Formats: sequence, structure tokens, C-alpha cells
Amino acid sequence: MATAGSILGHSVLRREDAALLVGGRPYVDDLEIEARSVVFVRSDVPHGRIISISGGEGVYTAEDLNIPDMLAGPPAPSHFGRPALATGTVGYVGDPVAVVVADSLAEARDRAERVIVEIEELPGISDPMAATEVVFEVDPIDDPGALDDADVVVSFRYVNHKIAPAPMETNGILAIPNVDAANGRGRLRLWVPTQCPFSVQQTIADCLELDIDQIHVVVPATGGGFGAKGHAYVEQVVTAALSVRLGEPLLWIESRTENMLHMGHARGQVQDVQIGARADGTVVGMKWSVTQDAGAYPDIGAWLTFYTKMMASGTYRIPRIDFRARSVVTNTAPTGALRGAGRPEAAATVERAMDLLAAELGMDAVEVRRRNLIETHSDPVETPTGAVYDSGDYLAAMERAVELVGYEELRAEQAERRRRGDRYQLGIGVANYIEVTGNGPSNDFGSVEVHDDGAVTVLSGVSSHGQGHQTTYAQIASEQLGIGWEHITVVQSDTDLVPRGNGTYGSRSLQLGGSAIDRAAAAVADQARQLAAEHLEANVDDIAVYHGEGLGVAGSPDTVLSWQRLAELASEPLAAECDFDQGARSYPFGTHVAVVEVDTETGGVRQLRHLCVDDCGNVINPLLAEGQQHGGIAQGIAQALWEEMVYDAGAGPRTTNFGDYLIPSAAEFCDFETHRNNTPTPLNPLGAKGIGEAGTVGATPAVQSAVIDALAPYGVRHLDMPMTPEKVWRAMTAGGNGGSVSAD
Ligand code: MCN
Repeated sequence: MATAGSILGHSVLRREDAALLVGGRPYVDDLEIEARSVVFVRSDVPHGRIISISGGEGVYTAEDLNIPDMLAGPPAPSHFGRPALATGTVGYVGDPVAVVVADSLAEARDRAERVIVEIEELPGISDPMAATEVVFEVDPIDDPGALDDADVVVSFRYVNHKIAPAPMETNGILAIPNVDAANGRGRLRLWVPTQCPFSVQQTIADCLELDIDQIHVVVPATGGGFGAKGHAYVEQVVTAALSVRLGEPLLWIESRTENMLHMGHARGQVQDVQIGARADGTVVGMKWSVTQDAGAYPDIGAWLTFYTKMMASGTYRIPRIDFRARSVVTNTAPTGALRGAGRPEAAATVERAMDLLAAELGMDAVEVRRRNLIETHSDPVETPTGAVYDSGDYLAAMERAVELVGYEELRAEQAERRRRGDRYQLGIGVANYIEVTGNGPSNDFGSVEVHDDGAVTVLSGVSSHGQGHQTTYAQIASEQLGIGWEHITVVQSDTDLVPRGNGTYGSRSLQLGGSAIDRAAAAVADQARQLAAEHLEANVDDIAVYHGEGLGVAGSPDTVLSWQRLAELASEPLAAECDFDQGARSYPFGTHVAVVEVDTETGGVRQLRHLCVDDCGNVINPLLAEGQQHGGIAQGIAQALWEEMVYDAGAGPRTTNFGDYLIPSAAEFCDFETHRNNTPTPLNPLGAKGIGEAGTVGATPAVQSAVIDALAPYGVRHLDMPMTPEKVWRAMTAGGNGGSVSAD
């Protein structure tokens, strides 16, 4: 990507970090604005009928507030919705039932504890396979004969268990009203840690029946979202509504336990899958029957099976696929989006299928993959589930990964350890993945303006919450204008300062938001070129950008006009905006290899290596891209080995804090060996695909595969995640499968 003298492709240090480290950019709970506190009274039973709620000073119920049902927001189907506060019934532990306002957080908590909610308990369901209420079904692909040409068919059940987003900063909102409750005029200012300020603005305007321009959303520093802060939460709507009603600033900050109970959990799929192949390992087809746990109210997660279907053939030439998926209601927290959102659920299963097939045919796991990978392509390729892969070189990623990791040597060491009956058995897992990025609307907003002093302001419709957009977007504008990135201010995350945008999720921000800035900056550079040509009486084609100086005739540095001078000469501001529309999604891909050691006496798993070759096309900032690889890998490994949101059979939650829910620290991981290949996408001017979710899609199946591989001598072919020492030990000592696999 980088040309000589280009700033693109360079690891510019994150300019946002200094302020974050010294508290220069506050989080919502640190804003020094006087506000009363809001605390929610929540259901402590999984399912039941509300008989009564004791009121009292500062206590409000659904009846008092009368807020319309909240929609999960696009792209979820329009019939998805939930009441802001429970009405009639409660659906899960943590379901907000009433809200309390008091002068301090301590007082609000005390009062909330004194509210008596009488509930007649109903049976709670946590097992999606026992649930009967279906809220969504993807359009099925009916191909009953998908496996007809197979010599061998492997059938298995894959459980992709629920995990919690667990961002470091819990949820919250600060609402400052300046609205006349009598006539509804005025404005409401909201500080919300969110990925999507414009969608929060829209939802709150709808629920409060205010005009959209009466709502001003500002996103303060946000301590991670991971997909879960992609839409407004009921507590944010209620707090906003109450602040208008009471005419005073209100602050709601969630506790860690509330966050664990309430913030959209993820994955939660049970998949019954069959893969069929010829005796030489060539796959002929797959059949999928998916049950998605939607939780108590259908939210984004109920709809994400759409992506699982789209990605159901992975990186492979699978000519026939039969697919159906239904989303069912249980008495658990609503299922939401979490890093990967629907795609890890496909990749993990396709990779498991490849491993099971290899085991069934007695083939090497890499060899069976090699035989089935889609050929290198720079033109789009359509899969049987309707995904249109933009560009890819899957074999190159896999061959590079196995080469770098020393696959053959590792297999030899594994054989040696097996031969000598080593207490520590080696496991090697290789997983190819492909995922879809640039999700949601295929467009986003960017603008560039050069001021009189030659400084530049860039506006962006996406909203960074850890990804480092301040840095990459300055690089992109700098590249086009030749103005040092330190003179470029990037503004986002404020609905008053930025006219429109769709937010940050689905690894869309660079390819859509970044391309919008690239195009807007190119337009400004053109304006300046034109102006310089007129002023210098030169041909516009002869005008060149002099980095750090301005524009002048190519080869004649003494003609250079500084940006200040150009701004002075311009009759209109040097400015442009762009709603860049990519028109299609992009498909980054890669290969992850995990090497683990299983202690056969304890079942403990030790990671020895984790290596990846990710391909997200051109990279603007390798430092940031690598940071994303690291974060994603950590979350991906954590799902395979530790994290699980556990509910008991009656839907009582068991993992409600970081004592029970095993969120890892950096100390738990081996070093990550991150590599990248570069297959640019033709879809945008940067040639860039997303990297934000690569790790959660690729790392999980590699680690799962590695642990199962270590257990092969014990007759284990499959084991459900998370692969805790107890589960590993039981599978090993039982001498069989920790899950359900059969072949015919
Ligand atoms: N980048 C790059 N070259 C590429 C692709 C990306 O230099 N070819 C850079 C981008 O400029 C950006 C970063 O890498 O600074 C991520 O870009 P992108 O892949 O476009 O992803 P988004 O910015 O849209 O971020 C969303 C993605 C998602 S969907 C989740 S979930 C996630 C993630 O990012 N949540 C995160 N990473 C996170 N990182 C942090 N710290 N916190 C979260 O909540």
C-alpha cells in the first residue's frame, strides 16, 4: 500500500492514548457534572408474572413512564422489540422492573433494595433445545440431497456456548435536559458510551417522541464495546425520559453484576451438522440445522443466524448446502452482537467439520483442507449460501501459516510424545476462516476542511471506542493533502458536530468511514490543485503536492503555495464531504494455528504458541491492525478455554461477576505470532478490508482443534467449549467423545 514517502502503511503511534492515560478524556462516570443517580430494580427470578411493585418516593414503573416498546434497531426485523420496563411478566434475571432516582448512588441503591416486587414464578427455560417459542427463522436453503454424492458422512452437534461481552467499562448514560415538559420544546443532551451515536439518537427520539434534532448525543471516552454497545439500552431510554420528566440531570452507571446479567450475551447456538465427502476427502455438501438462543426478548442476536448462514461454507468449495436456522426465546438475557457476531459460529463449525472428516478418513487435517480450499481469486466468487467473496488467496495464508509454525516438525514431536507416553501431550490445531466486514449500511460519512491557518478538520460518521480512528483517519487525510497528520483534527462521536453516520461495528470503519475521508480529502486536494494552477498560471496536471509545504508546479519547489496561502486565495472554503458507498461487503480471511500441551494427569491446557496469518487487504496502520489481531485472538482463545455465561436448568445465572466468569488477563496467554498477507479488495480506494474481528473468528476453532488433537490417542474426536481442565480430564478418562459425533 505504502508508496515512497507515503504515510499509509506506517505504524504511527496512537495519538489518542496520552489523553486516555492521564484522564484527559473522561469516561461518562468521570464527567464532573452535577446529576442525581438512577438505579434500576431488576427481576431476581428468571420468569414470572408481576403481581405488585411497591412504590415510594422516587420510584417509577412502566405505568408511570409510558414509554413505547423499544425496537432492537435495524437490521433486526421490525417485530423485534421489548418494553423499557417489564410489564406484566419478567423474562430473565436482571430484567428491569422499576427505576429509582435519588440524590446519590448509595441512596438510590438503598431505596432500590427497599422496593418490593411480588412475582408469581413461572418455569424458567435456559436450554434453547427445550424452548418452543420461535421468533425468527432465516430463509432456509432446501437441498435435501446435499450429501447424496458422499462416500462418507460425519454428523455432529456443535454447541457454541453463550459468552458475555464484559467490556472494561460497564454501561451508562448522563442525561442533561433542557426540554420544556409541557410543550416538548428544547433539547436533551446525552453522554453515552456507545458505538453508534446516531442510532442512539434515533431510538431515544422515537421513544421520547421528540424530534431527532432535539437530541444531542456525545460519546465520551468509551471503555470497549465489542459489538454490545451498538444500540441504545432500555436503561438509557428510561434515564433520558426521566430526566426530561423531572427536568434535571440524571446519571445511570451499571454495576459489574448488572452488566453481566443484562448486556447482550453472544453466540448461544446449537447446531446439528452433517458433512459429506468423497473417499479422497473432497467435500460434496453440508447440512445445517441451527437453533439460536435469542434470550428473553429478541434482539440483534436473534437475527445473526443470517451471517452464520452466509458464511456456512467458509473458505472451502462446498458445492451444496442445506441450511435452516430458528431463533427461540429462553429466560436468559437477550442475545446480542459480540465481536464476530454470527460469523465465529459458522467458522468454528466448518473447521470442526473439516477436522472430523480428516479423522474419519485418516487424513492429515491440513491435507483435507488443502484439497477443498477455494482457488485464489481477484474477481468475486459466489458461494452456495449467497455470499459474494470479493477477493481471496486462502491457500497462501494456510501454507504460510503451516510453514511459519513448522507444522511437520510439530507433528513429529507430537508423534514422539505419543510414542513415549509423555504426561504432556501435544495438540496442533489449524483453522482457516473467512468472515464478512463492512456490515450494516454499505455507506458512511466523512468530510475534510482546510482552515485559514492551514490546519485541517476531518469529520467522520463512525465512532471509535478503542480502535484508534483518530490516528488512521489523520494518516489518510495527510496522505492526500500532504499536510502533517499532527495538523489534522479528527472529530467524531458527536451528533451536533457530525451531520450523519452509521457507527462502528462489523469492522466497517476503515473501509467505509476511512474511504469517505480518503475521497473527501482527494476532492479537497483537487480543489487546491485547481486553485494553484490558476494562480501560478500552470497546467493543473503539472501541480504537485509538496509534503509538509503545500502545492506547486512539479519540479519547481520555489512555486509552492502554502495551505494558508491557498485558503486565503480560495473564494470558497477548501472543503468536501463524501458519503462513501461500497455497495458490497468485503471478506477478510486467514489461518490460525494453535499449539497446546495437555497435562494428561490434570486435564490442564497450556498454550505453547498461537500463530496467525490474517489477510485484511491493504493495511493503513500496522500497529493498530496488529493491536486488533491481538485483542481478537485473546477474546477468541478465551471462549475456547475459559469464558462461559452459565445458567442453570431453571435459567438462574451462575456467572455474574469476574470471580465466576473467567475473563483472562494478559498473563494467561502465550505470545501471539501475528503475520499478515495482503490481498487488496477492489471494493474501496484503500484496498482495505476489516481486521477488528479476525481474531474471534479464527482463534477459537484453532484452539479447540488443538486441544482435541492432543486427546486423539484417548479416542476423543470432539469436545465442547470451554475446554476446562475438568472437561478435558473427563473426556480423556471416559475414553470417548465429550460431545456427540457419529459417522456413516
Ligand atoms: N485498520 C488498518 N488497516 C486495515 C483494517 C483496519 O489499519 N486494513 C485499522 C483501522 O484504521 C482501525 C482499526 O484497524 O484503526 C480497526 O479497523 P476496522 O477493522 O475497520 O474495525 P472498526 O474500526 O470498525 O472497529 C470495529 C471492530 C469490531 S466490530 C469490534 S466488535 C471491536 C473491534 O473493532 N471492538 C473493539 N476492536 C475493538 N477494539 C477495542 N479496543 N475495543 C472494542 O470494543
